[in-house]
This record gives sequence, C-alpha cells and structure tokens, in this order.
Amino acid sequence: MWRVVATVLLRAKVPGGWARSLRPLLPGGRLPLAGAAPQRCRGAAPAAGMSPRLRKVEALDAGHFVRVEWEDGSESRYPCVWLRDNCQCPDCFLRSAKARKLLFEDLDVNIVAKEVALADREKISITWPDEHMSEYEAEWLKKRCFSEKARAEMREDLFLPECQHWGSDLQLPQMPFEEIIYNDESAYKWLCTLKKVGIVLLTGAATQQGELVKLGHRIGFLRLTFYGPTWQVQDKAGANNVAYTTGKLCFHTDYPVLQHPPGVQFLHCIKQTDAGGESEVVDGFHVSNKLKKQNPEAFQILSSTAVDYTDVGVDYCDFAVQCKQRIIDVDSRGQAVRINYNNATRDTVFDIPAEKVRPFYAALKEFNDLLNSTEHKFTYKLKPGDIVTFDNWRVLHGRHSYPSGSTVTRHLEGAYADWDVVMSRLRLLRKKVLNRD
Ligand code: OGA
Ligand code: NM2
Ligand code: ZN
Ligand code: ZN
Repeated sequence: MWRVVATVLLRAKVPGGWARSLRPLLPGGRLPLAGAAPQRCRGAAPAAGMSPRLRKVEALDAGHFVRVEWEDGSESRYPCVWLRDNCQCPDCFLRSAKARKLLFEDLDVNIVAKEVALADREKISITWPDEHMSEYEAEWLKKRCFSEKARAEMREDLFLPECQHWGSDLQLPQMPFEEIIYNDESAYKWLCTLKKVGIVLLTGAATQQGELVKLGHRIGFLRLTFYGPTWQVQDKAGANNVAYTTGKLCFHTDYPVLQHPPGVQFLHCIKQTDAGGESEVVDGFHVSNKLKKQNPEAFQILSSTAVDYTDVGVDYCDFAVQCKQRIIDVDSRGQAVRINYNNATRDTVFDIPAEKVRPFYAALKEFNDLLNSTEHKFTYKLKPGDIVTFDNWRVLHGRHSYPSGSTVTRHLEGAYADWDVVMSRLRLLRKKVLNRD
C-alpha cells in the first residue's frame, strides 16, 4: 500500500510525508521526532507518452536556421550548424555509446540547410548541400529547444539546482538506513533531499564498521583518499589529523587540500561519548549570501584570495599534499558554489603580499563569526546507528570536544563520495522510479 501511495505521490512530483524531522537539540538531550517535513523531488520532466507534434518546418536566415511550428502554435528555432553536428544517423552517431561519431574536422561551421521537410508531423528531415540526410524526431527537438524557458527546464532536469537554504531552524531530514538500501523510491528521495537541503540523517544502521561500504555500493563507489576507502574518527595516539583527537573541531569542510574536494561526506556513529562530542552544521551558501550583504568587501576577499592548504603524513600511504583554494568559490554570477575551509590544514605558507594579510584575516573573522552565530548553526548529537550524509561543498560541520581517556569512548566511521557519482545514481533512480524513457 505504502509503495502505491509513494508512487502516486512521486508521479505527482510531490513526494511528501516520508522525511521526518529532528528539532534542534535542547539541554537534556534529543527531542522526539517532530512532524512531517515533505521534500519535493524536483527536476522530473513530464512522463513519456505525450510526445509533441509538429505543424510546419521552414529554413530561415538564408538556411542558417530551421524554424519549426508546434501543434499548439508555439515555435522553436534551431541553428543549422547545431543540427548538422547532432545528426542522429549511424554515420554521425554511435547509438550504443549515445555519443557523436562525427569528427569536428568534418563539420562545416557555416553550413546551411539545402532542403527541409516534415514527415508525419512526428519528425523533420534535412538535406545538406553534400546530399547527407538527417532526421530529427519531434520529442528530441522539443527537449533541445533553445528558448530561455526550455533551457531552464532542461537545466533543472539534469542538475536539480534548486537549493533550500536553512539556519538554526533546520528540520533535519531523516530516513531509515534500511529503507534507502532496499527501496529505490526511498533512495531517490534521499539523494534529492541531499542535493536540495544539503543534509540527511540516516537512522538505524548497525553499530559496526562496514555500513558505509554498503552505502557506497548503493550509489556506485566511494571516493578513495589518503585516509583510506573509509576512515575511523577516534582519539588516536600520534594523530595524523586534528579530527583524530578529542579536541573541538570548529566549522570546516573536509579536505580543501585536494584540488577536487569530496562533494559528499558520510559519518556513521558507531560509538558515542556521554559527555560532549555533539555535532554542529551550518549552511555555507546561506552564510555566504549573508556575508555578501553584510560586508561585500569581506566576501570579495574570500572569493578571490587563493589560500594555501597543506597535508603531510602517512595513512593509507604516505602523502605530501598542497593546494590553493578560495574559501568561497563562486560561479560566473558571483553565487557561492563551493566552500573550501578547514582552519586546521590552512598552511603556514601564505602566498599573498604582506599588506593583504590583515584584511584577509579580518574578512575570514567575519565569515567565521557568521558561521557560528546562533541564528545560523544547528546542533545535534549523533546516536550509535546514525549516519549523517551531507554536501561537503556546502555544509560546514564541526564537533564539540569530549573527555579523553584510556579507552575509546567515541567512534565514527567516515567516507566520501563524489557528486558525479551521487548525481548519476539520482538520475538513474529517478528514471527507474518514474518509469521514464
Ligand atoms: C572529521 C569530522 C566530526 C566528528 O572527521 O572531519 O569533522 O563529529 N568529524 O567527529
Ligand atoms: N579526515 C577526517 O580536511 C581534512 O583534513 C578533513 C579528513 C581525517 C579524513 C579531515
Ligand atoms: Zn548523419
Ligand atoms: Zn570533518
């Protein structure tokens, strides 16, 4: 019954009621689960079976463009160079690889259509000056329409760019670990929420090592780093990383010393200390926006200064890693797309002119203060069997210190995945769950 309901909800693009929420930790421990916080999995295109039909086709602009008219009266225009480049015939396209065979050398970038024709209102055919013939199906063309609206829809479908910002009011989405392992709809919802909210808590995993390897198999594979395929966060003698002590970890993203820092992080609580050891998270994109408004100059400094990071030691193998990263990475529109901030691995070497150093520290102080403001940060405590999964490019995390002793009182197993792998699994699950293509 539940599966039927869930399928219907998914088809309606409004899967709801599955993500219970965790309210912020109050003194005295964890609160019981709060009410439902439905998460929408967006980016799902209309179901198949309603293929669009064509009314008219003509060449325009001395054959440089092809214009088609759809049955509903709307139109789309396609540049001929693009049409020739994307000919779907077996000479130009390898169906088994869904990849272009046509060599760029063999593409005339000034090509014009010699003849255009409509076939059954379901496809168009184009004859090129060298008599090569191409056919394009209506549905294929519709998806690739160059209008602002169509491109925005395709972008949404492919990348799920929608991002829900949060502060201390975060309703931490939660799902049972078992469910996402065995149920495709649940796994799909997990990954949609991970992309949109940036964090999901999985509950009820076994309290032993190996659960993250299972999670890795569920998505495809984990990201190997110098700390191993998975790694054990616990107090270690002669720790090769500050994470492997009982000390407080201030807000950070993991591994900014790597040129391509891991996109997704998993932390599985196997053992939890009674005193201390609480977790903290903050939405780095939300805080970056706040900083930009509050102090544009500080934002400018953090989004342009290359900071040196270093990590030298031995773990999975010996390593001497160095990298330059901007603490706030932005896209061409100035939007934060990745936070690269770990105060522990920020190098003593600082390759900027001396007079720029103090303004940099002042800017970082503002950012760090905003991260730590009670308005922005969310505090909770992992229980044995919990696995927190989060966007390591967006969500900064920290932990409270806890007492050190002669025995191990706290043990997390950690692992990383790349966003490419996670998004790939999300798209495949969506196709399966929504029965598309
Ligand atoms: C880490 C880390 C958090 C914790 O290992 O990088 O952030 O709660 N650990 O120990
Ligand atoms: N660990 C937890 O950037 C970092 O050094 C993050 C990585 C040791 C794998 C910590
Ligand atoms: Zn061809
Ligand atoms: Zn960390």
